[in-house]
Amino acid sequence: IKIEKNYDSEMCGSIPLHLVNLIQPHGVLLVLDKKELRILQASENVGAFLPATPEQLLQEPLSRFLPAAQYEEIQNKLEGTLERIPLTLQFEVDGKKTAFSALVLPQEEYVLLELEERQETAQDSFIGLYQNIKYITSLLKQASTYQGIAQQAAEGLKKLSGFDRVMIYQFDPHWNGIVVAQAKEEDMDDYMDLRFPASDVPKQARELYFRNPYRIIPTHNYEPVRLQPVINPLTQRFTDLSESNLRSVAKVHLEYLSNMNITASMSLPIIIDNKLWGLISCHHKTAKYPSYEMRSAMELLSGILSAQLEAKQKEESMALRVYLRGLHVNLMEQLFSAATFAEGLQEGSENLINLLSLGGTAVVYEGNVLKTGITPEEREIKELVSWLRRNKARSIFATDALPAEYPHSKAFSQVASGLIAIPVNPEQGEFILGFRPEVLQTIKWGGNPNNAIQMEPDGKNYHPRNSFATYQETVKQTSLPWRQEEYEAAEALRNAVLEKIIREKY
Ligand code: BLA
Repeated sequence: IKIEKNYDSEMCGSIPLHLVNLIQPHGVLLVLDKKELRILQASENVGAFLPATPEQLLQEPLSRFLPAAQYEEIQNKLEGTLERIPLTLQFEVDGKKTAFSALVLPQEEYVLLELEERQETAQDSFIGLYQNIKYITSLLKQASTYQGIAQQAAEGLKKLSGFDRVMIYQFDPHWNGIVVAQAKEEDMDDYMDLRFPASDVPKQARELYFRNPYRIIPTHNYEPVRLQPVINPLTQRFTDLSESNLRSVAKVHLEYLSNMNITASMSLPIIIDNKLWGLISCHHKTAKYPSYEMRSAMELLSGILSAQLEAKQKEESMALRVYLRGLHVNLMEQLFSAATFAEGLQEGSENLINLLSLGGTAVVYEGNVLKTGITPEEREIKELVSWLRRNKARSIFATDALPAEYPHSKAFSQVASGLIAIPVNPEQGEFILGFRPEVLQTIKWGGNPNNAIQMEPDGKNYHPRNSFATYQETVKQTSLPWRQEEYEAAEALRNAVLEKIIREKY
């Protein structure tokens, strides 16, 4: 997929999200030293939560404001850990008591303490949440397909959290994302099946999901709050807010939310095999601020969803391997009883075309080109082989967009937009080739991806696109993709063929 401008790694991907020195106003951030938990920095909005100014808190030890037991609990839990620690804290300032949901985020050199007002509603009681999680988990387990799991998760999470729209968003190999499941209120726009360009969730934003279980933006319409003092007195640098939930949001993304006509957004990662597979994205028309308990329940469900998707992926992959293995075994019988390996692969009821779901094959060996099925012309195959020899010879090479890599193949892209090349004796130009025909693909984008970023005439300021209306792109000169399991089957086949050739010769 060619997007004219790829801003993922260039512009959007280089916005420093963690050194903004600003937070969202729905909580207080304190930066503490590690030894005595002395307050080094405080967000300027403390007065909205506690009867104190930042100046009155600075340099004070945290112990002054907490019951001794709670202070000790933090001290104990902090020892040797860099894990996030959730607590309920009872602050007392000037005789006034305030209860907070607190999150202790130990960093290398200092500790971040996030305070949010406790807002436990009846629905968010432990038992209520527990029953919901259990119920949704059982639905995920019953779903028989990938798609079914994702859809159950979207619906369950919408019901549980009350967000107006919940989507399961899956990344493609280029980090564009596709909405694969959606549950929404009727008056919300329909994003099902739409694809969004990689720069919408740029690289550094994606990486933060490995450190944070979610990103919550209760409203895009807020006044950011500064830390005071601006510079961390311990490090003489800005405090790294990567792990802070309260961290203020990049302006371009706030505008993005507004252009999508939503006020609140929350997203959670779906991580499979240590890779970011996708996101759960939740939207709300109006401001929305789920309780800490609710967010924790959603966090748990995102982990359960990841595990269920991973299990289904493994199950499907295993079934495909078993199927391919069966074909391989039959093909081996044929291969080793045929006079030559070329005949063994191409003739008979089991053949290479079945094994690798091809349109046609060509075996290029000892100066001959032996074709079956639908293939390019012999001359074209010979030119392709000399290109392979120069560029890709050593190991198995597979592409679902040959014309993009080898422009000469545009002439025969209808029969060979996809190529798998299995080297037999690559120095001599001997290959087994498999061709897959062109499959025209219609991609529906959420807004024109070429307009993903709107640059102002000054060349400095920019904005996200302001329309997410479906934009259709027809992708030509690509084939169905090659699966990892097929690649492995080709590898097994290559070993068998090399063995057969040795037997033929000696
Ligand atoms: C962040 N972009 C995000 C986030 C999401 C998306 C989920 C994480 C924050 C959040 O939960 O809201 C994108 N949300 C989507 C998409 C869907 C959705 C695709 O629901 C589809 C259904 N964004 C741009 C451009 C830039 C950009 C042009 O459109 C860069 C120039 C950047 N997006 C951007 C940045 C962040 C972001 C910098 C991180 C914001 C932050 O955490 O401060």
